[in-house]
Amino acid sequence: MIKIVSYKICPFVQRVTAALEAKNISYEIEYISLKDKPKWFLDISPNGQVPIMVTESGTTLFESDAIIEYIEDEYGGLEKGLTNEQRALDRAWSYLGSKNYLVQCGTMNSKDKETFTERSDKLISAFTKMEKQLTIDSTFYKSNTLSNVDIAWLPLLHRAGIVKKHTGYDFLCGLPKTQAWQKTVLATGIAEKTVSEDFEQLFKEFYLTNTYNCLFELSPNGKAPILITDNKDVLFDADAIVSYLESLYEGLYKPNTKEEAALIEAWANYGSKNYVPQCSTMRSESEAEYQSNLTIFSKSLINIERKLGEYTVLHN
Ligand SMILES: N[C@@H](CCC(=O)N[C@@H](CS)C(=O)NCC(=O)O)C(=O)O
Repeated sequence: MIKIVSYKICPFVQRVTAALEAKNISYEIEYISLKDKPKWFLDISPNGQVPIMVTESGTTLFESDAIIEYIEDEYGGLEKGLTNEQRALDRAWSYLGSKNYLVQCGTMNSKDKETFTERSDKLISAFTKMEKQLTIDSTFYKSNTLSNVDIAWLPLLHRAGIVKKHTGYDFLCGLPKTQAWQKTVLATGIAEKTVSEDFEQLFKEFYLTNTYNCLFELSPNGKAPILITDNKDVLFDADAIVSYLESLYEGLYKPNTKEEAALIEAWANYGSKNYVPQCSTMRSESEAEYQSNLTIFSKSLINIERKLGEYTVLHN
């Protein structure tokens, strides 16, 4: 079986595992620490870098571009019947993606605003070039079939999604075709299969902790969520943001009396007050802590269940 040597948050490895996953090729994976590279790894990796692929016949390959070409040569391309020109173009657009892996890593690792802006401008300029390249008629890069270009950009799109989820900052802001493309690429489920189970946690710790975070720059209380209005006003505090959204959009249930309005607000606030107890329950480090957090949190569930009129005695 193919063996991949990996570092858990390396985008170059992710491109290779994405190519294997997209073609349903089995492989085993061994993770190493780059701070303390094992001797066996240094013995087989000419550049001292991951990814390394050991092929089924035992040959050790390195450099992700070469590995990607090998997968295509050995197992066939994702698309059939491409002309040589198209293949060359696809390689060039793939290269534009992989050339930006380290730019994205560097952006997320920036320690101050100046560095962040300089690096993110570079990354956003690559996404902007891609925006011009994409058409609304195709779901993936150039058609409704996954291609090498989708695979090469998958690490960038996946990581941009995680950054957005945890900080609210969107590298793809103002690029609707790229945002739609990100959605379809991620909806294939390939991204999750290409990384370890603890990837998101490690990624967060490595990139989104102790680094410059434009969210904190914008948010007066240093917390998510913030909402930037069309007039560029920065709103913060979830309750205030929700009130603002309610004032903008029709369609929510309108209370008939002031009392009903007060009750609805009280039950909504009761829900949001329990976000932290729910988080604490899930983060409990011992059985005793879990039971005590659960007692607090489950009270709120019992109360809302009662309110919904569906309360049944679960425990006799
Ligand atoms: N050009 C290489 C770049 C791979 C690369 O930069 N890998 C990083 C991890 S993401 C690495 O192994 N760094 C360790 C080092 O350079 O010592 C490729 O495409 O395979």
